[in-house]
Amino acid sequence: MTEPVLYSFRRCPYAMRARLALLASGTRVQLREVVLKDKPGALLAASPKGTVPVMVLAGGEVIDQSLNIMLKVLRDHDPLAWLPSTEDALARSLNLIARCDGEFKQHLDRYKYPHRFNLPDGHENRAQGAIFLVAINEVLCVQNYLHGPHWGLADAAIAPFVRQFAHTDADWFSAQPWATLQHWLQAFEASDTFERCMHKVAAWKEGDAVTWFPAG
Ligand SMILES: N[C@@H](CCC(=O)N[C@@H](CS)C(=O)NCC(=O)O)C(=O)O
Repeated sequence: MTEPVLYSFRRCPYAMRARLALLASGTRVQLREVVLKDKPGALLAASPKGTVPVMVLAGGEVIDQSLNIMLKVLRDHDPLAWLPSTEDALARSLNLIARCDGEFKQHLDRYKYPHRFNLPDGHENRAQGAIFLVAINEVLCVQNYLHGPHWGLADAAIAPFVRQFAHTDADWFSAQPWATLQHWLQAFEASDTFERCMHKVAAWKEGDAVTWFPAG
């Protein structure tokens, strides 16, 4: 088959951003839903580090970083113009995504699972993570989307992580004075793209019939 394989996990924010880019680029893949506690041998053979998402192209090339999957499929086909159109704009988007994947993600993990880090609670990390949220709320106050006038790479790469943060304590999140960010997140979660991205599939095992993504 010429369609790439995507090893994915439905609720993983990194895998979500990859699937969002697949939808935007119109790329069809053979979707292999992974159980993180029981990773298939074929995934580990392709990428021994054992994280998802992992994309295996028809020629055997393996792309094992979510952002690189987004960039690869969008560089091949970008009908919705998700890729920034200038080098400067691309650098700004990549910088914002790096802040998300770096410091913000660290605080998100500690806020969500303080006991895993021997913390009494996640309040300090919630406050630290909020610094990034304030920054992106400010961006969204001067332009409609992180990408610019329409939804694009930075929005799709960052929204799944903001969503996790928001859902950790939904009452706290909705009480914050970030109306623009809250609206941006709600619109994402209500979108057809989000629904298609979150389509439920059974866990994959060797020998299963192909599950296509997008479905149908
Ligand atoms: N830098 C990687 C991070 C991917 C990652 O950490 N994914 C998590 C799931 S959200 C994972 O696979 N963790 C391995 C595990 O839990 O065993 C990327 O951008 O793709």
